[in-house]
Amino acid sequence: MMLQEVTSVAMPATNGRMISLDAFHAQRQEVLQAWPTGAAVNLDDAVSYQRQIDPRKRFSNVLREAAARRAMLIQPRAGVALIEDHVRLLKYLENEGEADLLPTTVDAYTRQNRYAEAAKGIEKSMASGTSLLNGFPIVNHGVDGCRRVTEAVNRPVQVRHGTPDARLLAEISLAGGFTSFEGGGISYNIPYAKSVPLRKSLTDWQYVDRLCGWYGEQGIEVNREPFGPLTGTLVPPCISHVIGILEGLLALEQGVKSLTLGYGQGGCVPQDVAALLTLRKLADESFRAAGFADFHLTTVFHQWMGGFPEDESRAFAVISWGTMVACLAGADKIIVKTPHEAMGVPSKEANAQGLRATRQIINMMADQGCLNTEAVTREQAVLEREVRGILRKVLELGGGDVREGTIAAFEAGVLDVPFAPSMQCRGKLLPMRDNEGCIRMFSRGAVPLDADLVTFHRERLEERARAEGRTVSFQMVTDDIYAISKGRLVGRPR
Ligand code: 8ZB
Repeated sequence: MMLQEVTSVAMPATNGRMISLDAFHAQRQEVLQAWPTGAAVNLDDAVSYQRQIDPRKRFSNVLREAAARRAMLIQPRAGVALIEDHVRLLKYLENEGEADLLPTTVDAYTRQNRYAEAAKGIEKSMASGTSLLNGFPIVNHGVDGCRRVTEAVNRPVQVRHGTPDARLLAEISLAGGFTSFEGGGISYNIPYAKSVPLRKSLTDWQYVDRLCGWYGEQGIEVNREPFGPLTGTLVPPCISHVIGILEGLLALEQGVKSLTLGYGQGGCVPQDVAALLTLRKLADESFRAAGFADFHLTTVFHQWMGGFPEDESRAFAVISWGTMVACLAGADKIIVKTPHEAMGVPSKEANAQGLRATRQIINMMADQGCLNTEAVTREQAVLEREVRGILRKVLELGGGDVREGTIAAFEAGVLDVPFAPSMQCRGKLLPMRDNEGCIRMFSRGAVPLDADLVTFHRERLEERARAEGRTVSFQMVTDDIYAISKGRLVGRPR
């Protein structure tokens, strides 16, 4: 296949779309009324509070400092129902897991704005002595409850969730001393919700970004991290990259300066290394082409987001494998899995074990540099063309407006996320692995790809089919989805 040189995307400047201060403040009054704890959010007080936070506990500072040393930071996921228990959990991960960055994973009720049910979960957890929520209910615990958490630890803390409408959650989180906020209007809708309109989630996330941007104007830098892995299941890197870049542009438009773009491990080593390198390069290029120059961009690699083996030894192998790839790609941060992944929410011990396994690999990989092979170069060239082509089409559909382009692109199937529950998504894109384990598109639906790229994907899949003595079919997709939990990357017939 010929890989043509493609020059960078010519993109119209997208500045000037920042929500006005009047519109922002008018909306705030509504947002804060959604639950009683909203009344305690006072922006002046919140800014003074954020200002006195130790700079070493500010997410963006720690990222910047680590990027300068070319170190990779490790971060777990963790969250339980009650404040004291959550503090104990985070301190354990800081001390026994040596986490560089801490999370507060929010429970599923809060993610769906079901605060009354979260309140019942808190009560029942107090009565039973064990967490009956799958995360920390930030909105219910309110500003003071969050400050007790963020003050108790010595590391920066990020809110990690999965919330299509995160406006109140963001207000309470930032007033509560968190310094980074995960998510975006696409990545926290399409994989998480069935029927939330994209226009609604995108607009609500513009508010979140405006809030972060507003803090920035007061001298308080808030790190933002779009959720890269999406459904975590055979997502072609071009799809997650375009979505991450679009969410990055939307954040920049609202004044965000510290951005971390994510990628979920796909499983094929050269494809994963190429993907992370390409993500950094094309995000930087796209942001500059859109007229933004003042931002700090970092990348995060997610250890395997698909099904895990139940056996803990095998799970450690998956964790270590992902860490090695992240090192070979020079990620700034890695999100760590645990040996309990196949079972559900991990114990604090299992969580710290995942962190220590990860740390051991990082230390052994130190100073070895990035993987630079022919296969990596080939995958980079393919992926760059795919991302630029899709991104160009999305922006074209929106006449340069990122939000409108995104909405139109999902309607037209130009953007499509495999295995997503959302009705906003066509679900016509069918991915599967090629003979070397790379994620390819069997059917691209309406995702725009040049004809030679379509042929490339098809030929790679035909090669696998020949090797397995079967035809390319949906059975391969099913086989691939369960392969890792059964001990293989490619779902071959046994
Ligand atoms: C999309 C993210 C899924 C991952 C983990 C899952 C899975 C979810 C918690 C958690 C520790 C929690 N996860 N909630 N890990 N504590 N409360 O997020 O296991 O790996």
